[in-house]
Amino acid sequence: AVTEGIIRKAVQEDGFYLVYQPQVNVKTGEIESFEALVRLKHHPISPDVFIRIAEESDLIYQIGRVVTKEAIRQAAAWRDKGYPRKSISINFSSKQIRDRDYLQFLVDTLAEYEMDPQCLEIEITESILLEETHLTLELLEKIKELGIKIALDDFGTGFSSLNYLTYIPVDKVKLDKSLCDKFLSPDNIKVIESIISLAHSLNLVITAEGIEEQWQYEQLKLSGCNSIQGYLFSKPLVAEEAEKIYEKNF
Ligand code: G
Ligand code: G
Ligand code: NA
Ligand code: MN
Repeated sequence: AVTEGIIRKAVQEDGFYLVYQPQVNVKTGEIESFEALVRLKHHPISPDVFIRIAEESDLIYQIGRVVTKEAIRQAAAWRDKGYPRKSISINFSSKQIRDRDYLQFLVDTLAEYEMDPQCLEIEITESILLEETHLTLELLEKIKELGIKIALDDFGTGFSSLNYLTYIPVDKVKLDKSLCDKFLSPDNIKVIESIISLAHSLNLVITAEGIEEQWQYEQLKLSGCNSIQGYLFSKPLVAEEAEKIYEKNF
């Protein structure tokens, strides 16, 4: 209840900000996108905690919209500063499926900032298919029709029925940290290799998450993984820090 009050106040009083974690292309070593992750301004409460609480009420819809708008605003601001084009991904809670006008909000916000939808990626998890499957698939199809990319996040943590990959309209699979921790060693690498080759055979791009060690990066490179995200390259950065990376890359 304490936390819910804090979240409600944050929704009313502009109490959130985003941090951005780079995703690095394994072949070129260049940053290709940033994942936006939400933070509370005045409270050190992890999003693991406050997102879960927000999901128990309508607050998740409002947070979802705040995050969507702020990520698009920031991407437009970076474009206007002349920075090289990178995509930005945002996390979409399965509960947001019930935010009936979200799609229109997304369309309006992209128009407001004159943002190319191709620069936006939406991260979903497979739990999005547990309820209202028909409605969900319809929304995802519409999002894709706009030109926005869809990534399946946390792959390897849930049921991860590989069969999902054949009917959810995804462009990218994000291998969860737990899977990378477990299966990147030489003895177990076949598991990751099979997932990568399956993803590629379905024309999906694959990103490995939570990569902290150089040897993991080398292994993923050998296995044909497309991009990595993790502390090895960078922790999530506030916008000003992300801009320093941009300036170094010029
Ligand atoms: O940012 P951090 O690495 O601490 O994230 C912890 C968890 O909170 C992750 O599961 C992440 O996906 C989730 N999370 C972070 N930001 C957002 C957000 O903007 N929306 C949603 N729905 N989840 C988020
Ligand atoms: O659920 P999702 O994949 O969106 O969550 C990403 C979470 O992983 C965020 O909380 C982010 O801060 C965290 N994260 C990103 N890179 C690393 C890493 O290299 N190590 C660890 N332990 N966490 C990471
Ligand atoms: Na994510
Ligand atoms: Mn993940």
